[in-house]
Parts: sequence; C-alpha cells; structure tokens
Amino acid sequence: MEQESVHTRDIGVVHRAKKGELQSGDDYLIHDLGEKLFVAVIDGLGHGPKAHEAAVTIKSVFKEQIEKGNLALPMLFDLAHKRAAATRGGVVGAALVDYTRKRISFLGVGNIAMKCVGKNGNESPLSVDGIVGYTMDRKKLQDLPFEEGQVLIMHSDGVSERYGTAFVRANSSLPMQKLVQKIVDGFGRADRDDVTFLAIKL
Ligand SMILES: [Mn+2]
Repeated sequence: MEQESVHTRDIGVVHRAKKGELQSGDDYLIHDLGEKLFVAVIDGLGHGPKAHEAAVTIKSVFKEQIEKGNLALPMLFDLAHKRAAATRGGVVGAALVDYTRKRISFLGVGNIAMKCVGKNGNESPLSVDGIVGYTMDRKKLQDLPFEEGQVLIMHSDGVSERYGTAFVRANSSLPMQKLVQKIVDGFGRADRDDVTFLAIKL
C-alpha cells in the first residue's frame, strides 16, 4: 500500500544562547516521521556549559529512542529522567503530532510554554512542576485535536509570554520563520536567558 509520506512543513526556529555565553543551555529537537512529527524544547537549569550538558543529554535520549521507533512520551521522559540524573536536569516540553488522527499528544515537565493557536480558539496544554533529571514526581499526558492551519508554538522562558496568542493568530499567514523572528525580536530576553522558540504550521 502506498502512503504519502512527504510533507512540506512550515517550521520557524530561533535558538540563541544568552548574551555572553558560548553555549546555549536550551536545546530542541524536531524529528519528522512522515505521518508524525516529534517536537521538543528543553531548558537546562541555569545557563552556560552545565545547562548545555543537561539539555543535550535529554535531547540525545529522545533522539535515540525516536530513531528506534519508541514514540511514547511518558517513556521518553522516564528514560531522559534517568539519564539526566548525573546532570543539573532541565525543564522539557514535548509534542507528538499525528497528522493521520489530527491529534497532538503533549507532555510537559516544568515551564516550557506550549500552545496550539487557531482561528476558533487556543489550546494550552498544562505542564506539571518538576525538573527532568532531578525531580519528576508525575507526568500528565494530554491528547488534543487540531485543525489544519493552526500554529503549534513551543518555547523556553527566554521569551516572555506577553506576545499573546492574539498576535500569533493575527500573523499566522506569515511564513513561520518570520513569525518567530517577530516574536523573539519583541519579546526575547537573550540579555538574561537562552532563547528557543519554535512555531509549526499544522
Ligand atoms: Mn530559561
């Protein structure tokens, strides 16, 4: 049976280290699996090389597991939690977009902002408190429907949430890279923190 597996995805990314740091303590992963898309933003505790180490450790667990076909978010977080125990740990938001079922699974531990913005309203899945690699008492998997044309936003606290979802909606016809740059230019805090901002047109 033939399946269409080639998508042209409109994805915008800005990822930059805090001013004065050579390495970012944030990291992210976008892994396109054809009918599914895995997206994660990781903010290692603090900034600089130790934060970088934590973020990269978590990302590498995700990457390794996804390449093996392991896509269950709670399991990915459990493995990352174990592996990152030797590091400072970090806050993590992850989403698995299923284009066939038109649903997104979200899992967030700590303050990574995740939103799905559409013309008929927004979904903001909630993260639970915790730090992957340090303290992760519980996980809350959320599964939400989406519509084509909505914008999936995921970012670290290096960008203030004051840009607002109305701004995203009003600018959702822009190429995602333009949208992300506009938001980061207006609301990024690279003078104080690492910045990672992703936008995906669903
Ligand atoms: Mn941060």
